[in-house]
Amino acid sequence: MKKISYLLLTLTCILVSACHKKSADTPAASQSMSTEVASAAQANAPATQAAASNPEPSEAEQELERKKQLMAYASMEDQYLNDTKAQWAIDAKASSTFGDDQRSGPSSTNAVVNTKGSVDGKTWTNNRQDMGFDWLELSYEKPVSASEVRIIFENGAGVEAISKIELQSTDGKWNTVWEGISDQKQDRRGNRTWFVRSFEKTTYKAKAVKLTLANNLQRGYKEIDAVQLVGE
Ligand SMILES: [Ca+2]
Repeated sequence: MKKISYLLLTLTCILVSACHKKSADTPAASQSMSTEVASAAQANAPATQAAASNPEPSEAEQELERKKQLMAYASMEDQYLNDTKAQWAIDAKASSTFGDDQRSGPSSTNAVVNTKGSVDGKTWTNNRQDMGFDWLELSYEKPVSASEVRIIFENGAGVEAISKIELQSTDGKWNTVWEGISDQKQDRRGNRTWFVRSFEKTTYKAKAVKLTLANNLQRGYKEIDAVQLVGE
């Protein structure tokens, strides 16, 4: 009887020990699994956070963004239009005008005189879509030490074709203030695209501006509404 009790006790001890061992193993395994899950979650976290902070904009948000862009254009244009250092041309001539090759000549709709004065929706249109160069020359009432020229294109027609800007000093000499490949595209926020080039204030007084258009750089007719000379 005593022997049986001893055997039972021994068996119980073995079982308890086994159980204990198993229970000691379990947390480790589960901990290891939890670590894996945690690191997987961590790896996914940036994507989840990015998705949360950058969701697809709603229709209302898109509309608000569009209105902000239109407002920025309105402010930009208002600043240019009311610039007290800017002058509008008092006279203009061009290398070609749409309709030159027609018997009746160009219509007033495309005439170069349309570039005189402030922006008004009336434009000069050149006569060649993709061939050679055209130029537009504008004169101003008050000669100034110039620092900027602003050319207003109707719907961006020709803004990519501008290749040179020259200023004429009061002694009649022409000086190039900018020459190159235009990096500007049509400004889709408004009906007009302002091509603006700033440069170091001229030491001479400028009385006229000459723009050159490389017609092949933006195929199609070029339409300029007005040109500002900025300086003092
Ligand atoms: Ca005009």
